[in-house]
Amino acid sequence: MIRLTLSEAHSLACSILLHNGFCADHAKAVSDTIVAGERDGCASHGLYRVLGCVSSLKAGKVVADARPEVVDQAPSIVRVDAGGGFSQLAFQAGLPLLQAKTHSNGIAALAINRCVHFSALWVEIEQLAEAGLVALAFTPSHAWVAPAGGHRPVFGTNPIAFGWPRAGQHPYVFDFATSAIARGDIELHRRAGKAIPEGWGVDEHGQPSTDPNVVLDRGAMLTFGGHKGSALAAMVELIAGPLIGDLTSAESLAHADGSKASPYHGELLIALDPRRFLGDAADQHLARAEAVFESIEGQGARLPSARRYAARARSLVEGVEIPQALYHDLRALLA
Ligand code: NDP
Ligand code: PYC
Repeated sequence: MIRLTLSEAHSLACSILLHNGFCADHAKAVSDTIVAGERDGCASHGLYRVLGCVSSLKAGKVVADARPEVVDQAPSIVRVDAGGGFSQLAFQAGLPLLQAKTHSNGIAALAINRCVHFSALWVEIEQLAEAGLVALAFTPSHAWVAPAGGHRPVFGTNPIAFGWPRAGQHPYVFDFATSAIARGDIELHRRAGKAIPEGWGVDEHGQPSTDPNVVLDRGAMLTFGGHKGSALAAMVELIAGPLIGDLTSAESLAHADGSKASPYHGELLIALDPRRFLGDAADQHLARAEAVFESIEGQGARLPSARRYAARARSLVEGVEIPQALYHDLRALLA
């Protein structure tokens, strides 16, 4: 393993992105997100993703200097056209108007269109929850996941993220793929030459497989929770695809045209302002919500994101460790 401080990790990511042709704004926004992933112990959406950013550019599937355009679509709807660039800058561009509309209406949505998307959603959800809002986010990906009862890929790994503000502490955040596991995790198993657990994927005949090469290249990933994950994956396809006028995971995969480019489609975020729902009683009801968290932790169970926040606290002191092979592949992109 190679140990890096967070600042070294950030300069490594940023210099690779700049060297390969991304403009400074995208290089910074993407590096912020990737280093946050590595810092929080989310290796599947950490520094490893720099490889995909560069290969997406080399495949001509991401616009290196896209300028996001913000449109005030409706009283409660902000739209950002990412112009074929990565999603991070588009989110940053739309965030102030989303927050303003949420404060004035109680609920508002941000639809990001035409973005290349490779990142974990908690990075965005946490910003909304830290600002006192309840928030949800959804995005499709590429069609890699079979519906429950079938074995041909239809859905993306289609994550759903949720955030809830908590006074004086990190927000309650969960963020997971509707597949049994993010594809990035299976890719990391492949890189490490390791088998994957049963239940993550099937071969081309629908038979269970623990070989990441078979699942990634010929078979299909599976949804979590059988028909329930399958229905949630379909919901994400619909509300973060056709509802916002953007591509489904199948259409995104077709757009990639055989390249290994990151998915290209939209993202939907929904924010709710407890103060608009509850007025002066907001603090009292948010305090009542704490009992839910206490009753989870009080019996030894953990809250989602607890592992991540602990990893963050460690990384801020100790830095992060990445596999030597990944470090080598990253350095090669500076050649
Ligand atoms: P996991 O299956 O690891 O689940 C993630 C969520 O569940 C986290 O909030 C995690 O918290 C929580 N969690 C895990 N174990 C427990 C536990 N024992 N008790 C309570 N909570 C728990 O992640 P996935 O593989 O499904 O997804 C990983 C990431 O991949 C997500 O951030 C997602 O946004 C991203 N992704 C992005 C896609 C895209 O298109 N942009 C597509 C698919 C995935 P903690 O982190 O603290 O462990
Ligand atoms: O890990 O499934 C995944 C993924 C898809 C797009 C970004 N991450």
